[in-house]
Parts: sequence; C-alpha cells; structure tokens
Amino acid sequence: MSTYVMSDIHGNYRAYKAMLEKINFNREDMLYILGDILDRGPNPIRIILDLMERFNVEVIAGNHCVMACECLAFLTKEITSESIAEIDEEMIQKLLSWQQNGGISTTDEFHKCSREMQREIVDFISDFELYDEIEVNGQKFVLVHAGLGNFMPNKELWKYELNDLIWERPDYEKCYYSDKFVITGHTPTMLIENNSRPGYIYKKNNHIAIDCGCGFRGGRLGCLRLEDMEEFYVDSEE
Ligand SMILES: [Mn+2]
Repeated sequence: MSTYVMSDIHGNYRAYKAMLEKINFNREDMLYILGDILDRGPNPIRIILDLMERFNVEVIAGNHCVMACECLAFLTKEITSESIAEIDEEMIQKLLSWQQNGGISTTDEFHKCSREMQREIVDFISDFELYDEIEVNGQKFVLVHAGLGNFMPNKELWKYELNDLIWERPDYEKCYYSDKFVITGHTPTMLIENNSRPGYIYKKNNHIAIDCGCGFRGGRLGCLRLEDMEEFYVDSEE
C-alpha cells in the first residue's frame, strides 16, 4: 500500500492517466490531489468523471475548484425570474474572472454532460475538503492547496480563512512546523525564488511544493510517494 500526492492537473487528462500508470496505482493505494484539477487544459471534466468512480482518492479544493463550483452551480440553475434576479454585478464578476483564469475548457466539457450528470459533478466538487492532515509511517503531513497564508504557529487549521488556504502562497523561507511537512500545490515550482530545480518538486524548511506546472507549456505533472519520498514525473506535453 502506498500513499501518493499530486496537484494542479489543470485538465490534462493524458498526463493524469499516464501518471496513474507510471505509479501503478491500484486499489490498495491512496491518492491525494491537492486541488486545481479544473480549467486551462482540454479535459478537466473527464478527470472529474474518472475520480467520481474511485473510492481511494481524496481531493482537496483549490482556487479553481471554488471558482468553478460557484459558477457551475449558477449556470445549471433553471432559468426562472428568481434566477435572473440573482444575476448581479458580483456574479458577473465571478463568471468573468473564472473565464479569464482558464475556465473556458471546463465550461465547454461541462455543457456536453446531461443535466443529471452536471448536478452530480457540482455535488462532487462541492464536497472537496479545504485541507487534511495525515500520518504516513509516523510522519505527519498537512495537505492544503495554496497556503498557509497569514500563518501563525499555534493557529489551528480550521481557523484559517478560505483565502489563506486556496489563494495565498506560503513563505518557504520559514519552517511552519518542526514535526510536520506542509505539502502545497498552486505555486508552480518554476516561480519559486532561488529554486535550483525549477519545475520539479521543491523541498525546503519542511515545505514540499508539488505543482510542477502541468497547466503550462513545458511543465510537468509531479507526484510524490510519501512512504519513501520518491518523485515521479510526466511531461505536460508529449
Ligand atoms: Mn491554484
């Protein structure tokens, strides 16, 4: 039995499937995905549909999941006078900002699903947790999409604001917990300052950053096995 962590697949179904094959992912294993499955790449909904069939995967919400979830829930509503009344400036801004952040590929695929499937997809995405804490062979890990923004040593995880968990980047120069690793996605490791291995899994001060830029050209999907810290990679383009 092995425990794997990956993140920020961003619609790259091919890389996702290639990674599962590479790690020989099976029913005994557990996979944690730290958010941002959706948007940018061509097949985000195809990945979601695959995940819905699995029992041994846990998904943590990313900023793209939260943006998409709000917008998709709105877009699947019946058109009634009440739903039209809800189209206010805030909702329009949310829709625009999501589309500017790569939401178009999610919308395109989503619209090809039946009404019933669309509702199941929205329910599935709404159930994602905002963080998790796990222990593997006695080693503790905090799993979260982006944060922890506004970090405070004794602050319990449930007290962090949504924004600190899904948008704010951690301070890699600072060790947050001496007895725990904090694993995050969201920040492609090529954007981390003074990183000697840009685009590969980054480890410093008990931080582990695993977004290797699968959502971008020239990036890759990274995956970490927590039992022995072995790293696996699949290029985002073939
Ligand atoms: Mn993100």
